[in-house]
Amino acid sequence: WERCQLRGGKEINTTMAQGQHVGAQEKQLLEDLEMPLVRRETEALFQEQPETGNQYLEDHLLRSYLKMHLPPKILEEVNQDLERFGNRLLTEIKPLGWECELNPPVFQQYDAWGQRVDRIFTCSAWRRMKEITAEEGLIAEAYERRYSSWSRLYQAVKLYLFSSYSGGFSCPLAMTDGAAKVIESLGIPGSLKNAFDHLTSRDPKKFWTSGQWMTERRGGSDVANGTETVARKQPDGTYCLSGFKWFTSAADSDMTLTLARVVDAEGQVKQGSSGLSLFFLKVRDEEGKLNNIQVQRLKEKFGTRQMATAELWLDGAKAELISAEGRGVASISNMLNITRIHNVIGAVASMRRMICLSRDYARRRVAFGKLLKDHPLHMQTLARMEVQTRGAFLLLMEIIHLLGLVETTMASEEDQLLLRLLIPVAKLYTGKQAAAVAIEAMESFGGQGYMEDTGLPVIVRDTLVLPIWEGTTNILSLDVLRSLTKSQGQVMDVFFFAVQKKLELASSTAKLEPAVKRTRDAVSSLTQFMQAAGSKGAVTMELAARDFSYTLARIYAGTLLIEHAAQPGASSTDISSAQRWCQQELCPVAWELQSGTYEAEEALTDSALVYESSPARCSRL
Ligand code: UCC
Repeated sequence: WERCQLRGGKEINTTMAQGQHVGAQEKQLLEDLEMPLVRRETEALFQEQPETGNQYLEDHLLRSYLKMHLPPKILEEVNQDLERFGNRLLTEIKPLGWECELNPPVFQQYDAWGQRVDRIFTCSAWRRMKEITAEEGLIAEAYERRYSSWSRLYQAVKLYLFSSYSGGFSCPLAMTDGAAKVIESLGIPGSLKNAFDHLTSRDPKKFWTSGQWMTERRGGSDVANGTETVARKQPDGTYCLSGFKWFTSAADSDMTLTLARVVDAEGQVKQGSSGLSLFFLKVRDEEGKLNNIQVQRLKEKFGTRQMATAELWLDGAKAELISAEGRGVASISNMLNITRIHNVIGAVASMRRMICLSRDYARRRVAFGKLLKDHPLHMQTLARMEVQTRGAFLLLMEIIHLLGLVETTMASEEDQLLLRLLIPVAKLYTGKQAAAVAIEAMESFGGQGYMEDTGLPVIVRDTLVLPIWEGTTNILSLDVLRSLTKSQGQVMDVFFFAVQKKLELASSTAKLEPAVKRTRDAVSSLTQFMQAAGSKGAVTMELAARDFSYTLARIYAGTLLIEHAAQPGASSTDISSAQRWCQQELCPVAWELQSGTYEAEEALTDSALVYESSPARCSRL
């Protein structure tokens, strides 16, 4: 009788309040579970799949951030466009992204008659993504600056929404943005004007993507010592590049920026960082013929399989020198900083997407007689992921805000220093968070999460590149130290000042007091660490580099959560997020220093632990 009543009630549900409707659905789910198997109407489909709606409309934190920060006129325009874009993502872009996954690029080295052709075939969905990118102005928006410093934010939000539906197309976009940035920072020289116009075009027929060819056979981290490619000057002032690029993502791109060593009149090259210069080259000529480049093979990657990552031989590729000689690394850093920010965008987007799927699943999946969402332990797990994602999101927004200011010459010197410090901090921290959250979210689906055709493993695999690509965690930790050395510690003064200022503004909100106190305590522990570490050797700082970066990330993200929760219009969950974030160890580096982790003897113990029973026992410090 009860069941009849429920079924009969289905039509009435349309006029019910949403809460009641959801309640009835849940009741039905539970009831179906009670029915004997033979009588079920849904024998074939025993579990509803998780669905997400318009990602913009469903992202509470994103929308409240925009509302709090954007000037009303800009908010109105942007809001409309983002809602439209959110719908386009669902209806058009999501299926294309899946098609890209199912149809990875194919490499043909020889034609049927033995001619070397080196063709990379991409699927129609991938090519359509390129057009959509241009139509949506996913690069153009940042360089047109029609909303002044807010243009970067607007672009970043669109990229954030696009990222996990893009079928890997966000990777070439990162490098395209980075290349546009390098060219812009060079003052858009006449010879690069055409390339800049293509990179920032909204016309799908004109739009170009760029590669970033930096990694060679000897590795991608130690660029200064690993780069073997040489550049020979030609009578017309151009250069011919010869060498082997080991990872070239988006090898189907139209152009690239790459490093090489200029051969001098004596036929010699300078080794090390100061021997490297930056070059621009077009990958193909007007007829589509490769620019004296041979494709050795496509890489067999764990994830990001939608995109053609290749090994390339440059065999006299015609290129233009675009940096001062020997300033290659410093010049390409402008690109690296942008691609690292894109890495952060990808990390937060991936966390958000996995949580959305996971939370939807939790209201459709019954276990032990009730929906997953009604199991407190399950909700605790999801809530922990949510807090991590919120902290990462605000860190991203802060960086984008600073970048917007720098690009519109509205940034102070302090803003610039803070941006320099926060980019590697955010890249390394969010990459790790995303990997952890993606795996945790996958687990929240039980065995289904591990099934290839749910699409969940694809997201997880694509997420796991984030801590690796564009500088690993340790390399980025060393880059954090580089920013300290280069600024003679000023980045830390700016960091402390920014944190204190934000905390002061929030200190009148009583509910945030415990979080503010914990953050202040962490700041004072960090100050003590800095003083103590200053009197120790370089080994201490190197051993502390990773924990130090984590400390900066945790303190700064905590401060941002507190700042957000103290704004008028903040919700009670904003307050809980700040409190929960700040309950974790905010200053691991101080604790580890006290424990002696960074002493030279500990480094020897590390080595002994790792190499026990191995022929290579000792490590050199
Ligand atoms: O390998 C890769 C792909 C692997 C995965 C493939 C999967 C593909 C799927 C993709 C799907 C999405 S990607 C490439 C990864 N490699 C990197 O990201 C590079 C990592 N290494 C570094 O970041 C290093 O720390 C280097 C290259 C920057 C170190 O070079 P140097 O020459 O030893 O460093 P220096 O001498 O400290 O810096 C040279 C100059 C300095 O400027 P000046 O001379 O004015 O003092 C630095 O301040 O460059 C400046 N500089 C920077 N400036 C260095 N880094 C930066 C920075 N981040 N921002 C501003």
